[in-house]
Amino acid sequence: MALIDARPFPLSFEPATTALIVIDMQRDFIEPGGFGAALGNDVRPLQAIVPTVRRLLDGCRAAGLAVIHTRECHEPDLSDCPPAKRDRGTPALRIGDHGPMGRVLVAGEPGAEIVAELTPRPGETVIDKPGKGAFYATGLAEILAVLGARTLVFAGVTTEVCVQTTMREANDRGFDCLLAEDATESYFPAFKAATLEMIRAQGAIVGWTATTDQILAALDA
Ligand code: TIU
Repeated sequence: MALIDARPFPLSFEPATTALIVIDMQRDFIEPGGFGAALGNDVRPLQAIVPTVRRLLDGCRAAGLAVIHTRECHEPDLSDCPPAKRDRGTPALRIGDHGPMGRVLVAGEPGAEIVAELTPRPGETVIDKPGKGAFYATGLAEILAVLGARTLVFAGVTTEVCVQTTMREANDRGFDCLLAEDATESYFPAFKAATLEMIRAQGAIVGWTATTDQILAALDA
């Protein structure tokens, strides 16, 4: 067993039964002209974590952890996009509209791709998901069962939307969940801070948090 110096208390884990899940590090959330920007957000804080996510990814790859990437995107005919999702609010571009990176949040379009620095490697799993949580309407649960995973390390964007939703889904399914504090980001600093706090409050009610350095130190040990 290895030990991560995590909050609110150390997390023991077995590297062989631990997977890294990198949530939605897509151009549509991280680059100008995508879905995140269309919702009115400044995407620069999300761009800033890409090198840290890369460092975590490379450390987990070197340690032999299973790596799973997710992408929030929809079928070209939008058959898996609820109208309530597409029609909500007054974004500059709606899901399926044509933008500078192709059709917004549509599978196969440039904007739906993971940013170049974090491109999945052969053997890594990529899950396309229509919702915020990565378990909803995907094969993630079955994939984790085949891997024999018990502990999940999370990174990606955005902290309080797709990352938190997926962590909560995973926690309810019996996984020990840890969020890499500096390898996740929100468009709203206060929401990120609140999410980190609420995850680890009440004796890790949803899970643990730790820095990328703390996670990599445990994998090196
Ligand atoms: N991936 C993800 O978090 N999807 C979002 O729509 N996030 C927002 O913060 N909008």
